[in-house]
Amino acid sequence: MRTDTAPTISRHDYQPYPYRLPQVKLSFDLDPARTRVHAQLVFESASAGWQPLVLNGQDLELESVAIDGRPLRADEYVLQAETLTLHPRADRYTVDIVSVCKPEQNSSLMGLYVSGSQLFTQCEAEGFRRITWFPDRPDVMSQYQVVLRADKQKYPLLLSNGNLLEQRDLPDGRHEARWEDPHPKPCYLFAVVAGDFDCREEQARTQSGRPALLQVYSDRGSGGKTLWALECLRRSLEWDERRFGLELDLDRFMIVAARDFNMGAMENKGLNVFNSSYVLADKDTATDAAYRAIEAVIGHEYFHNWTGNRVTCRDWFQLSLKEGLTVFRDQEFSADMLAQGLSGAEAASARAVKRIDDVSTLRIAQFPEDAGPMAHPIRPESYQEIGNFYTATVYEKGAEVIRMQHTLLGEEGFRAGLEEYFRRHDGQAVTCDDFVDAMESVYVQKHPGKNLGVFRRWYAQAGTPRVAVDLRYDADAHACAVTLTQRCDPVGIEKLQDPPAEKPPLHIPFALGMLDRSGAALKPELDGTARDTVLLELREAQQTWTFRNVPERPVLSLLRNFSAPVIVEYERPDTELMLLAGHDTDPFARWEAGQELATRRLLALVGALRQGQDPAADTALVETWRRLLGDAALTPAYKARVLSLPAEKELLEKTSPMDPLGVVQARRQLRAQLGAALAPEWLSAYHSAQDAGDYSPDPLSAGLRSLKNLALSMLMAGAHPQAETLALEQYYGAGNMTARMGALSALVNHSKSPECAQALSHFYEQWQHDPLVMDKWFALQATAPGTTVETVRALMLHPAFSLRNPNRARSLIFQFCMNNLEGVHHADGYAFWAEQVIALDELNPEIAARLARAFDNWARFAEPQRSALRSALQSIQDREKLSRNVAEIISKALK
Ligand code: 0A1
Ligand code: ZN
Repeated sequence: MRTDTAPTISRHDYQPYPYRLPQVKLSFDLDPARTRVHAQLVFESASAGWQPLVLNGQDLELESVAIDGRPLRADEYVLQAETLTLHPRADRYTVDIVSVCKPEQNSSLMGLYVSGSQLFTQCEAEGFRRITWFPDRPDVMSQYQVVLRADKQKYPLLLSNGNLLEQRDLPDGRHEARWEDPHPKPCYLFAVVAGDFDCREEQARTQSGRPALLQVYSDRGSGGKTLWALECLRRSLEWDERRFGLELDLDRFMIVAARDFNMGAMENKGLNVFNSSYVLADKDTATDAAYRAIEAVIGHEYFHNWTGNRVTCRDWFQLSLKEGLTVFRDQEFSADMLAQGLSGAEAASARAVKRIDDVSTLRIAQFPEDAGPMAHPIRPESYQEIGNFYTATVYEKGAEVIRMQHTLLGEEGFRAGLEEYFRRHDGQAVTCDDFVDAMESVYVQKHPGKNLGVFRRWYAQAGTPRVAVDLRYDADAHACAVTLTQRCDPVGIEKLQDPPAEKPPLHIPFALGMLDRSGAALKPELDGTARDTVLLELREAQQTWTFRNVPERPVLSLLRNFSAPVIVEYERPDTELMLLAGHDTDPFARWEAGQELATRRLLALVGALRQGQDPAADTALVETWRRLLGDAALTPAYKARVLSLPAEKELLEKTSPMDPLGVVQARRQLRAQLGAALAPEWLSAYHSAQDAGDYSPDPLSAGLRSLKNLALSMLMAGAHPQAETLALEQYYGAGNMTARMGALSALVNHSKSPECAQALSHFYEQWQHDPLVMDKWFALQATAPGTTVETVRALMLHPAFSLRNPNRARSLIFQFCMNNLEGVHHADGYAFWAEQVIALDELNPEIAARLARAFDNWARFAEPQRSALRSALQSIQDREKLSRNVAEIISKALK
């Protein structure tokens, strides 16, 4: 914790480390109260002259330091709050450092910490410095030999990266394990785990025939819930071989589930540590969504082994090098898993479901970030605290930037580019530019005379670009001209710059199709070739393309498959959107048309409510929804997406000034209207969407369950007389958590009946011993209509609540502050939020800083909310002690 303003670190100030550190030996005497670490580090000079050796450290007690075996006197080194500086006089020397850290007192969950009766480490981004004094930066790569010693009864299992060389008993009930990792790695990929665990394992074989032991460790007694995780791990291994030719380079790959974890999971070399919510699943406790999320995160961490670990980042500004690429890879893995065994339109629809979910996430989480005070390019220019830059921009927009390269190069070209990247950089710490260079080497072969020069601006520019579309049709020539115009308004600190920063045009792949007025696909001709979908490469502020062989004025299907992370502006009548929603052959664009239609209706409702009007019922949307509901050609999973209204947060972004209560009411009204007007259709969808027999998380059964749950919630929204009975029957008769949660949330979100309250208590009684299910119980109440600050305060007094467990804090406090717009948008809601940010900051700055971002958008609200939010932010800033994490967020928000 500090009160002074933290220094800003700039990308341009990067300097190579003056030393190489080929060998690291670490020995740990593990103890929750005081863990002693002996580090033996062999440094070699990498620059001319003898440079001071600067090591990072945080919350460490230094016991001794020696160079080449000679202990240093206190006047031979400089020990400051976060650095230890030595002055070696040799080109190659060994440093021995003994220090102590205190895992039990470490509530930040960075470095070495206690979770329950286990010990874990988390080193990314800068946690290693809490373990020992070290050059804590990703461009210093070393081979590690690790010795772990601990009480054998308390910590029967001692894990680290790489291969287990030896395990033996020591006197006094202690034991020791020796690990060696043959792969050089940066310290952020180092890990230690100690404790008592269940283990599920399987012997796999890589494509070249190497044996690999796959293991999933979890709390004692929870081993029955790791079957799915192990299956996902095996499928990840096979997929990376099949799709990219990338093989596992380890004899042993371990996943360990931790109850207390700041993020989703961590790709430590050969020893991934996971938030238990992304490992544990069985049909009674995990929903279909949780099963899919586990698949995605296990894939993500596994894929990091090549994109992140074999080739890592030169510095933290390059974070998207590994994260954007790995998110793209996990998205493709999930899409391939959904489409497995399908072909043609069915496979396209399955992949579109994943694309829809990913684009929705981008719009809900990243678009607002790109429009707010924390807006930054996917490769940030500066930061105060790197922990604040594990953002939707670096991850999700970063993945879109990789996806655009995939779109521009095609599957084969992209794979060739990736191979080139590994050929050039395996074993190195590199930059985003190095990645684009490799891709460009393939692109230029396919596009003589062109390059990715303009494309690179995606790495440097913040803000969501807007692309305006103009269509001119020439009936005599059967030709039409499509003009695209791009612009990107200043965002974040750019707004304060005078004159405003220049934002040159980007290279935008824009996929486009055309339909005739009956909804049939047209095959417009461009440059002599006729295609269903044309990929336009927009590189200038404005460009026009002329299409031939267009027999009538076409209906444009725009930005198919969301080919670029932009906002499209095109004025057109509702009838065109209805046509697209009914007929577009691109399943993503078809969904998009329905969403746009619903958005128009919802925004009109928000406006009407603001004026105190009671708007007339909508027939166009109801009829569109009716047709979609009855369309037998649509898969249940796709139908469930198409028939869901845009999320509150997506709508909120489109109101100005932001009108949270209007958005909630409008959405509620429209759901009630669609629920009532289409009651017979929802009822029949409900009854026909039966998943047969035993539970299986496969995409088809999960699709049926999601449509069924949507139908139930729409019947509840429409106050159908049978709805509550159906929901209660579904709840009590449920054979899996998806059905149970679907019913319970339909009840909690729409009913105040005693039966509903009873179901909620029944749920608690049944699952109170399962922490992940209790998270759902808290989250459901945190987001329920009618929940107020008082409700949340009462829940915080529940014995099962703890601010120290990030999952629990997220399920109650984050859910209320971020996802209960109606509950939080009052002066007392804002004050509660500020209070919780401050309380969390004392314990865990990373988690506090995430909560601190809840009202980044405060300046876009109307009065009195705007001023109330400002003073809540101010009350945080006025605190005497703030972490660097929270201080950076709040000061940027208030700028
Ligand atoms: N590299 C991980 C994300 C991660 C980052 C920081 C952490 O500690 C606070 C933990 C995990 C990933 O992308 O999965
Ligand atoms: Zn990652």
